[in-house]
Amino acid sequence: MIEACIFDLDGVIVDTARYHYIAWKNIAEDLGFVFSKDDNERLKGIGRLESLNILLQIGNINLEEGEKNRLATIKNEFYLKLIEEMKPEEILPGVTNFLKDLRKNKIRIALGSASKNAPFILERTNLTTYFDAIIDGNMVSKAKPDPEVFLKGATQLGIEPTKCLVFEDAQAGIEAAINAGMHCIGIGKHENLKGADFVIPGFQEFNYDRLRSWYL
Ligand code: B16
Ligand code: MG
Repeated sequence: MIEACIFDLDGVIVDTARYHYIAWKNIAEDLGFVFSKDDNERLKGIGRLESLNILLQIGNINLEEGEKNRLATIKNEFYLKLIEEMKPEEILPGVTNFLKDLRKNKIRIALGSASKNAPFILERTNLTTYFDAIIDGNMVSKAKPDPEVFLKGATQLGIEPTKCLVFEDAQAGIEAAINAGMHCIGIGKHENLKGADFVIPGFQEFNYDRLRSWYL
């Protein structure tokens, strides 16, 4: 029986991938190469510095650590400007109702995101109070597919991993949930979410009753 739900942020609760894309594209342009939307798919669920390393690989560019940190900071400053004006209207369809439904049914709720900006985004979208625990990129040392972010969430909630259900939109996140010994539902398309127990396109047609019928 599921006692807690742990949510990824980008691609599950809000679509910040498009803002990350604009910011990374800007960095690539400054370095003199084109960064496509398809390339951006490879950065989903991956931390900031790991993302920069992939970007540099695509552009065939070698940089020393100091320069990498400088570029990651510039990217983040630009990204922060883009998300500064985020509003609750940008919450993905069905998410708020589902969170309310979970609370009504006494299911504990946590966030498990690679983003260091996660608390700011929850604040901008008025979602902070739904979460009993918030684990973000500042609190973990190992990136997904390492299970650290989800295991920390379960520990903070005081719930065993086998009773936790993760919602994820990235393959690395599905693998992190499996590595944590948790159940997981993929958000998006089957081909990008191998190993998930179930895949749903989003939360519009989803509710606690369906969750319960799947995980008796
Ligand atoms: P930041 P998630 C991830 O969020 C994004 O999917 C990924 O594209 C981004 O690089 C990462 O957060 C780090 O974000 O630069 O804000 O710390 O999907 O784990 O919620
Ligand atoms: Mg994500």
